[in-house]
Amino acid sequence: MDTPILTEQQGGILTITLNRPEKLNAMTDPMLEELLEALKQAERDPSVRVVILTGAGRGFCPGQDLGAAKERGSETGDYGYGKHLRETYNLVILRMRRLPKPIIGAVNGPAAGAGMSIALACDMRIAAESAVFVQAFVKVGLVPDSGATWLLPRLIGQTRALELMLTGRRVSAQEALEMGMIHQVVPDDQLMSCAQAVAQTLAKAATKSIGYIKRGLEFAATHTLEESLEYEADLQDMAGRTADHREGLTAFLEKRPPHYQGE
Ligand code: T3D
Repeated sequence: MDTPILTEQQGGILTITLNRPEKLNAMTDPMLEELLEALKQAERDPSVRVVILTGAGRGFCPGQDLGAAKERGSETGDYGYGKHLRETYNLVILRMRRLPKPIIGAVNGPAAGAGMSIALACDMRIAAESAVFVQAFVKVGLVPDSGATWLLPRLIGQTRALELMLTGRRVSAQEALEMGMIHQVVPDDQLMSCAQAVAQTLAKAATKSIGYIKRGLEFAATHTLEESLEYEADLQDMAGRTADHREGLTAFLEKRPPHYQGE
């Protein structure tokens, strides 16, 4: 059987590819386990400075494999979704959001259900023109999960998020861009080169600083201004102690480009 998650590192860029193209990369348990492991490895390995997440074939990810879900509950009629979410998707989403390195979602095709949540959990989203985003849950009598209720309204606002969740309609990449759901739309055949170009820029950046930026935004999303000011001061203390900050200061004063080592 083909491996459901492919990883390839070039320089500081780790590309993780969801690899079940015959099902548009619908998620199975082995895929979720391997994706979680790849994210853990990306966190542990200091040579990884940026992650690109994409899908093999014509799909990004249409969420949970509905055949596998049906099998899980076929005898009892209890699909055990809550337990399954807590043990799989929730861990993946938290790991993505807490990864102290940027994740670029290169959305090459349909991103639906929990697959759309995974795209939303990336730090940047670049989509191919033919990609579509679908809050598919309602179409199968479920509710948005894997962080969709938290992530989507923050990106596009409550009004639009609710409409997409209630209707489950397909949103084109262009409309997603106009809504502020994604950062960029590019011709299909330029998706990976565009994602690589963005990744190369981020791979040369001050990686620790990027990690702290992610933490600061995540914290601020659920805290008051006063608490966020305090947290920013803590993060700035930590950023100020990094070698990359020293290099940034020196480079500025010497009027030369900085050479960040991610330390
Ligand atoms: O388990 C838990 O813990 C609960 C968690 C739930 C999280 C969820 O993600 S629930 C939501 C699950 N996802 C969906 O309901 C989406 C279902 N798929 C679609 O709506 C459409 O396939 C797409 C909009 C994604 C793409 O449409 P289109 O027209 O481009 O492709 P297609 O022809 O519908 O699909 C192509 C193939 O992929 C097809 O297989 P076939 O007929 O060629 O053998 C289709 O059945 C398969 N496929 C697509 N999505 C899934 C899937 N197979 C299994 N599970 C899927 N989710």
